[in-house]
Amino acid sequence: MAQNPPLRAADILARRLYQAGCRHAFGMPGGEVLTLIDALEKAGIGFHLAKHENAAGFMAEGVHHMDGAPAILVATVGPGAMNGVNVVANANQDRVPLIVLTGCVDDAEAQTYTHQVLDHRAVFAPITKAGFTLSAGAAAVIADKAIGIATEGRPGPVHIDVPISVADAPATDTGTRRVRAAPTVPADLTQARDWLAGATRPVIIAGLDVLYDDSAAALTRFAETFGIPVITTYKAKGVIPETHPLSLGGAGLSPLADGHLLPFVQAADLVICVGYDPIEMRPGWRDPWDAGRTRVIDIHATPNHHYMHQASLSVIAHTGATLDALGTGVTPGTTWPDGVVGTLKAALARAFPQTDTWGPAAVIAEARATLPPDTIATVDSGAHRIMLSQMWTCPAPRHLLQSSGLCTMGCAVPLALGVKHAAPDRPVVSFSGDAGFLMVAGEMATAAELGGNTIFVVFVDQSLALIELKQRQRQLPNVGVDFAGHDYAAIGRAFGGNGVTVTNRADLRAALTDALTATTFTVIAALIPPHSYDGRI
Ligand SMILES: Cc1ncc(C[n+]2csc(CCOP(=O)(O)OP(=O)(O)O)c2C)c(N)n1
Repeated sequence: MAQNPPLRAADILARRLYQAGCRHAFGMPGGEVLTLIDALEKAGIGFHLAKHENAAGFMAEGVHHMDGAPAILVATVGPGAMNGVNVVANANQDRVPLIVLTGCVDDAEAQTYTHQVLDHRAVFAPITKAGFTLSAGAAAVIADKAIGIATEGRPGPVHIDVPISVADAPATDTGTRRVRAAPTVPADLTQARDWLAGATRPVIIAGLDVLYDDSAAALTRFAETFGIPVITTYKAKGVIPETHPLSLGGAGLSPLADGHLLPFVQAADLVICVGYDPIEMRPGWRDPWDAGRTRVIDIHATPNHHYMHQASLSVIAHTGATLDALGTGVTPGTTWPDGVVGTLKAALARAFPQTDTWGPAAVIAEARATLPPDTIATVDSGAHRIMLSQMWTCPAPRHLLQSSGLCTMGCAVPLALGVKHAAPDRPVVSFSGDAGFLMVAGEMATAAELGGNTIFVVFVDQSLALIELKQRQRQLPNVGVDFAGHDYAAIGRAFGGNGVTVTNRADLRAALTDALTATTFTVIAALIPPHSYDGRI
């Protein structure tokens, strides 16, 4: 009778990741991770080759937003691992459960061999929640710890360095499995209920814990019951449908939007922060209310060590379960008299008009109107992102993905590729500035190889618009912010996709409509004038 080959430590790790729901890993191999990749594939986790480890990490994140499982990045020793630093820092600041698997030389060998050898664990330590070096005797425990730490509390990256000989070492699955704790609700909410009952100008600020707690429905129910308007961070856009009369949209980066939203928050008598992580917010959101007058209830996943604000009452618990419990037995009163919320919503809409003939706002408005409501959009860093995050309405959570903690360029294209790979039937569009697109243009090769009709919109203004604007505002000379015009549509065609250049709304609409039914990806280069964002974000 044929014997099954003995399990390797890499197999145990891969099997545990499979059991955690992982089906896809992205990266670039080197000799040091070949066993690992083999183990992942044998366990049922497909390995996908990206053209840069940083992009690979964002592709993995894109998959995670669709299937909920931890994301997996695989990088080889030295340069491979170092190429992943940005996306790992992003996962840390953007709270993404990313398992970072790097290959390394064996400890004994590293004592007398130096080529490409550096201390991966030390590099990743400040930008991960935890780090491990795989050992054959504890492979299952290390895998389980990594998955638990990455996904529980506020999610984040966990690094596992895998020495070459350990990956191949015979190992047994020790079978440990921990039980996830049930959602917690604080025993005594008397004080919070009193404040809720007495509030006439309450406001909710919702953040990303709501996504991970799956509390969007509970939040919307609570807001409707008590007539409480909801501001979200960019990451939490859609936790209440953004067309809802109580939704005030996303906040965080736009001084123009803040000019409307912050005075409203300052006028509130009760602020309920629901899963709100201020890492996404600009300085205006540091102590935005009068701490002596405004009552603030924080319901969140982790204790407040950020000191962006302090709450009157801090509750570390499940957001949805706590909102359900908070509302129990409280009689809803009248809130925000005189139609203040509707007036604010209208003012925000006027600040970001949809009716421009052409320019970035017209591109965003036309794309939103043309693409189906269930489209998943991704957006890069830059001036275009600030405008788009204010204008792009999300009907549900995780419909606009971006880097809003680290705010890194080069994320939108690979995020979209990951989303499309995990959800091939969903319309997927990425928006990038021309500089951000150039950082990852090589991933058009991956777009062709993975297949699918992802749409890549590029705002072409030959400038780092956000930085150029700041440079001008400081009356500094124009240095290092403008660059040449390039044929971005041709880049799409060069890699086997479609490529279209547009300069008006009608052509953009036609290009988007064609792209939705195309058999390959499409790059749409939208040429916009310089200085398009002046006074607009
Ligand atoms: C990796 C990285 N490098 C630099 C920055 C700083 N930065 C923020 S926005 C921006 C300009 C982006 O230009 P572009 O992609 O053309 O978008 P635009 O601002 O023109 O919309 C830069 C350089 C960053 N956020 N990330």
